[in-house]
Amino acid sequence: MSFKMHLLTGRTVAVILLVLLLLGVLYSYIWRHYRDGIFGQEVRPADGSSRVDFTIVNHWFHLVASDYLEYQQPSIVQGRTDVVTVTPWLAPIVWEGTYNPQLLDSIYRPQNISIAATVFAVGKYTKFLRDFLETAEQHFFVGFKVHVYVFTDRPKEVHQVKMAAGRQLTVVPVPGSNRWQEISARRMELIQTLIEEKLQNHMDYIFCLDVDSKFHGRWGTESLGALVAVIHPGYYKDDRSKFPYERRHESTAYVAPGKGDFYYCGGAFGGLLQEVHRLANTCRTNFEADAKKGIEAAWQEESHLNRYMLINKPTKVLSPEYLWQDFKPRNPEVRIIRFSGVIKNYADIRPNV
Ligand code: UD2
Repeated sequence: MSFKMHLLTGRTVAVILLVLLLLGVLYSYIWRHYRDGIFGQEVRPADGSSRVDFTIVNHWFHLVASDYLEYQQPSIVQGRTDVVTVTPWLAPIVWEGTYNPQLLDSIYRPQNISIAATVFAVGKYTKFLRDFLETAEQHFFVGFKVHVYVFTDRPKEVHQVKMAAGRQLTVVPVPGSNRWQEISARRMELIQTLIEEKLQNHMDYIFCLDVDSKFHGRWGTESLGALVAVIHPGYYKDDRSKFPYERRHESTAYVAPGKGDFYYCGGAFGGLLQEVHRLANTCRTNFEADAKKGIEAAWQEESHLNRYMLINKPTKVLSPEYLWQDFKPRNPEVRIIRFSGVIKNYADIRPNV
């Protein structure tokens, strides 16, 4: 074979290799986009401690309404003027009178969405379960697939509630504790583990709720969002300097004076699984980092949640209608109380003071 022929064969091989390489790059690019589009994106927790794959609910971004539903014409010049209904980062703030429940349900029902709810009843807090569970049946995502997870150290005390079709309850045994602060704070770790081990790719949304509470009104599809926070009823008219954030620099929950949007409740939050997983993982990691330094944030996981939400803005904010406190008289802008903390005697029910 002549030198020219060798050169030709060499070039041909190089061209073929180059084409194959390009095809490979093109294939992986197309596949990645196809997979993300159809199956959702991979999410890695911030600290890389555990890798979790989730299915992003793509249909959530595509709102299909029924052609047959008749409903009141919406307006952009008339509506509630006594409250603010959007955050400065353009997330809706949900108040009664700002949405149409029938329209929303008609959009979400065909999507066959499923909602997990977590509730902790450790020690004497089991006494709140009955009312919590019974009222949830009456008001919480009625007509939707709901799976309630009750975390308790006293499984025998879990009240049997008659649940509607498509709704179920699972009891998850957890150890007790002689410190209420630990019980409250440990919730983040247990929520993270529940999502990783039981929920991912089975449920779409999750809400994490305080047990010493009752539902009084609808809590439904209007509350759905990627990351959902509830404004604390005790501080929503206050200047942010009064918010009970963690103010010690040494804590990972630290919020500087002059910073803050709203003060959010530790007693109710939620969203898409991957968003709540990221929140729980971060709060738990930060809580543990603080513990190593001998610090416990002012309001345990609520402080860490507030720090998290200051940076990771919630995509939907629920007004204090979604977590009121029974000891507070209802303010006029709160037209309906949907979920409220009952009056309790801390000395009677907590394991420590
Ligand atoms: C606030 C928050 C709560 C949490 C706490 C700070 C609201 C309405 N509540 O409530 O979410 O952030 O401050 O730590 O935002 N629990 C038990 N057994 C116990 C103690 C607590 O099961 O012995 C669970 C239970 O689910 C309870 C939750 O932890 O609902 C929060 O504890 P809490 O209700 O005593 O806290 P509280 O009222 O100070």
